[in-house]
Amino acid sequence: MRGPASPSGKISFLKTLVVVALAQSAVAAVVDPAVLDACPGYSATNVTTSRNGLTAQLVLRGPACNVFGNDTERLSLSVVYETRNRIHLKITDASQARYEVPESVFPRPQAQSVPSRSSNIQFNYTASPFSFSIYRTSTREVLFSTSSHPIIFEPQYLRVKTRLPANANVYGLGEHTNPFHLPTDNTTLTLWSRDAYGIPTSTNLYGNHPVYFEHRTTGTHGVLLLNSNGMDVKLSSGEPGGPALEYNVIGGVLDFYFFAGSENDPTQVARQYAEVAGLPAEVPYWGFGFHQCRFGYKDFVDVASVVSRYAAAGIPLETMWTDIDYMDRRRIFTLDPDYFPLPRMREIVQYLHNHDQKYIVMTDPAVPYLPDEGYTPYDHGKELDIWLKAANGSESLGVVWPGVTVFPDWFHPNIQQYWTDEFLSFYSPETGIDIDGVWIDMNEPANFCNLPCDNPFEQAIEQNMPPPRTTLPPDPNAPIFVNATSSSSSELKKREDLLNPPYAINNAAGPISSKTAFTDIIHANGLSEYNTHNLYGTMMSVATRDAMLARRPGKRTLVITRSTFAGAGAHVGKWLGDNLSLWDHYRFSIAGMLAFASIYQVPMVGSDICGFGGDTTENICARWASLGAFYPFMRNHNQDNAISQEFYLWPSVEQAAKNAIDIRYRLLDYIYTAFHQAHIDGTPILHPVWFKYPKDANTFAIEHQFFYGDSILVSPVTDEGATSVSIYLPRDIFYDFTTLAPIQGTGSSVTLTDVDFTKIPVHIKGGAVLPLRVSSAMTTKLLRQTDFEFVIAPDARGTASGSLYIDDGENLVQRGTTEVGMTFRGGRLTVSVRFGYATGVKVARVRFLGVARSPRRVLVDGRAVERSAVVYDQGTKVLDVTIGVPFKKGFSVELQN
Ligand SMILES: *[C@@H]1O[C@H](CO)[C@@H](O)[C@H](O)[C@H]1NC(C)=O
Ligand SMILES: *[C@@H]1O[C@H](CO)[C@@H](O)[C@H](O)[C@H]1NC(C)=O
Ligand SMILES: *[C@@H]1O[C@H](CO)[C@@H](O)[C@H](O)[C@H]1NC(C)=O
Ligand SMILES: *[C@@H]1O[C@H](CO)[C@@H](O)[C@H](O)[C@H]1NC(C)=O
Ligand SMILES: *[C@@H]1O[C@H](CO)[C@@H](O)[C@H](O)[C@H]1NC(C)=O
Ligand SMILES: *[C@@H]1O[C@H](CO)[C@@H](O)[C@H](O)[C@H]1NC(C)=O
Ligand SMILES: CC(=O)N[C@H]1CO[C@H](CO)[C@@H](O)[C@@H]1O
Repeated sequence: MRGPASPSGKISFLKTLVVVALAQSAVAAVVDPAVLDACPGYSATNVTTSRNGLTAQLVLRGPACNVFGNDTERLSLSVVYETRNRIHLKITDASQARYEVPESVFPRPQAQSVPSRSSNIQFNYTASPFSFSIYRTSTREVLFSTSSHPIIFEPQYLRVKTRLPANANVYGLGEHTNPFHLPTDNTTLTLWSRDAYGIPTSTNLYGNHPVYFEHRTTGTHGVLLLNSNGMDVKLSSGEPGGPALEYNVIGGVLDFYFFAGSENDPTQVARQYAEVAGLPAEVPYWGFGFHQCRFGYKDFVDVASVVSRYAAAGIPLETMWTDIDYMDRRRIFTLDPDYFPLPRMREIVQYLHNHDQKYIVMTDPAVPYLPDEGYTPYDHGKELDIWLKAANGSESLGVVWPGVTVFPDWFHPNIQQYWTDEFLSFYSPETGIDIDGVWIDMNEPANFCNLPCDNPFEQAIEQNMPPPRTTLPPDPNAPIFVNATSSSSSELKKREDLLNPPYAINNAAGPISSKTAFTDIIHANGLSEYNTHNLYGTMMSVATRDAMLARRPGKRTLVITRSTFAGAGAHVGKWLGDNLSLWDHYRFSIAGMLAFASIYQVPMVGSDICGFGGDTTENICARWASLGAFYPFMRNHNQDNAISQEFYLWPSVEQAAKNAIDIRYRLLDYIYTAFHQAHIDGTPILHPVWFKYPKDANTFAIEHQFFYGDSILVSPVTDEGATSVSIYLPRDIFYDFTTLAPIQGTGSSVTLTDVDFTKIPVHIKGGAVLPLRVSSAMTTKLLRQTDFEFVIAPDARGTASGSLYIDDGENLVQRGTTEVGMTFRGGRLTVSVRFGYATGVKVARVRFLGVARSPRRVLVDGRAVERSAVVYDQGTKVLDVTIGVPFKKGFSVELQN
């Protein structure tokens, strides 16, 4: 969902003046590094070392430099070896408490410690000027070192600068639109939640994940700075002291977690980060189905017709979505009585549920400010006193879609009651809209009111909020779901300090209160929006998940949010926001998705397929339908003023969608199993190529190929009109997903030609046993009734392994689950089953890939099978064995020559 339509020239002119005026009142963020490096730094005293860590006092070492405020005289340092792979280092003001990310929002791991000598990374320091380093125990290789630059600690400015190796491989520090492999010569990554229409490159976006992984051929490690204040993280190479990564933070404390990672398995660092950020929440099985959405479905007839037309086109549609169009004058928790009347909407939801399909609508945080109008969502919130307040105690007002609005205070003790009550009544299965999941948006929070926003009422009128409808309402009795024919077509007290800190982060919206809630707002628990702004979306996410759990106790829920903070994945999924129908955005979606799934531990992620803003084209939409089938969260969504882009509108797009969804659905249990593993231990469900080939430097900067799960290499075509693509195949055995024929990778680029617009290159990495459904289905419910086949794709040593996890797909707590392990070696496939959930389906056949010649005989559980059950194809080297074994217990299949 984007901001309002381009404002008139008059408004944008006014806005520019205001932004310039406010920006000038802050010191520019560009500071000569020499000035910062001339700061005195600190001396460590009273150092107390224990088996498990160290504490010390840090005392300002010389005359204060007072760059953005007075230097804090005395600091406390604590270092704890929390696990063998994690060091927690914290520097705080020794004389007074400062703001820290609340435990309620980011629960810290349970207090624990290990002897330092057992740790895989070590802390080391120099007393004066104080600096510290973290090095890898086994190799003594330094991973983080502040030795070339003094630490600066001021009330509203903290700086820590670490050396990087030349041409460092750094990933993370989002949300942003830079490449996945971050350019390190001169990049500023700003963390400050922002409604960022068109997701412009190199600007701050919706979410905040102050964590990075750094990879070297000698190992991979990670660093989290647990801080929710606005910050600029700068990567530079051309400065004295060499390449560096520099944190410039406008509040909070220096709360670092260093993760040892591993010398040869990059996924270890992801699991170690998950121990702090939390493990991803499981989502319902149906959440992996295909979702259709847009902004601009004009009425209930429109919504129903899209459902019918997908059915008519034979494209599996799992979930229909509706954007804010359904609301009465854009007011949340309402339905437009003429365009989306309750009885007709209930009919649509009922129809979907009868067809094993789902329904989701958008919920925004901003509630229209409507005192004395009998609008319950406002009155109820007022009664519970949960709105954000201005300094004088009045409700803080903004302008969002419905006009003038208030914003919920997610820190208020009554907030969960409010949100749950509203969900229970509006989304009531008995009397309201019986949604199956939730989409939450605008939760940075977004605000259209231009600073200084002293008259939101006037601005709401000038900006035409809410915009009037442009179509006539449909006949309230219009028939729907008639058979459609396929068309194939610390507290800082001063208001000024909270609004305009001396160090101005590089917020693309200008001053930090611009286009969002005022940063001088004090929440119900006394915390300022200045400190907690970056937590707003993530807190709304948790409240929304809890409200959904109240509606359907015990059921997993799908909540998709726009704004996130570190740890959000433990509660919700995320879409990448308002991109455009451009090839650049198609390509960059891979970087955005990889960052969330493989680094930030928010694996349920995807971008708007075919692009949100701007008109899509047949070619980009066809390619995007294919690529999007490999996003964990697959949704087509676009903007109200753009042309329609449902997959059935063009023949090539329809075919591309069918082909790709066919692969996605057949692989659904494979990715569901990977997701379950992520939920258990943080193993990523997507992998950049270097995660799998950490010693192959050619893979470190690959942006457009990735692994979907452990073993499926996806290599999309990346250019307009192209039917060829140059891909990198590491030195390893691969198998073409379509033909199943082996291809030997040689550690070089390969050009694939004749890649039809409806196809996407997909390869299986040797070493995998894939649990595939034998065929796709129109809904995930039907898919679950389809038999499996195991595809055995051996590595160079002739071995392979895989796993399959099956549960009921819906409940948070499972009565029983079925866990299957598959291993192949020496020509023998051994399948072990821990049976606990009855699937009702069988393993219909096993397919052995790369088989040099037909075996003399094939034994299942030691008994030779009939010749007719075995089919060998010399051309592709695929051997198929029909078996039809139920899942009750293990079995073996042996090839004998
Ligand atoms: C160091 O410890 C001593 C004794 O506990 C105390 O008097 C002194 O203030 C401490 N120094 C600092 C800088 O905290
Ligand atoms: C900052 O330091 C200056 C000079 O040392 C002093 O005059 C001023 O009061 C200090 N300001 C604050 C807010 O402590
Ligand atoms: C620890 O730091 C000290 C002082 O800078 C240095 O002399 C020493 O070599 C370092 N030790 C290791 C193992 O890096
Ligand atoms: C770094 O990038 C900024 C922003 O694009 C630019 O203004 C600056 O000149 C660049 N600095 C160097 C040393 O290239
Ligand atoms: C309270 O402050 C807001 C702006 O922060 C202002 O618009 C409003 O008029 C004030 N209300 C009162 C009662 O002073
Ligand atoms: C649509 O067609 C199917 C089979 O052709 C039929 O069973 C169904 O009742 C029809 N639905 C409507 C709403 O007419
Ligand atoms: C929603 C979406 O696809 N977002 C992507 C759009 O493009 C930018 C780059 O401009 C990516 O970084 C986003 O991930």
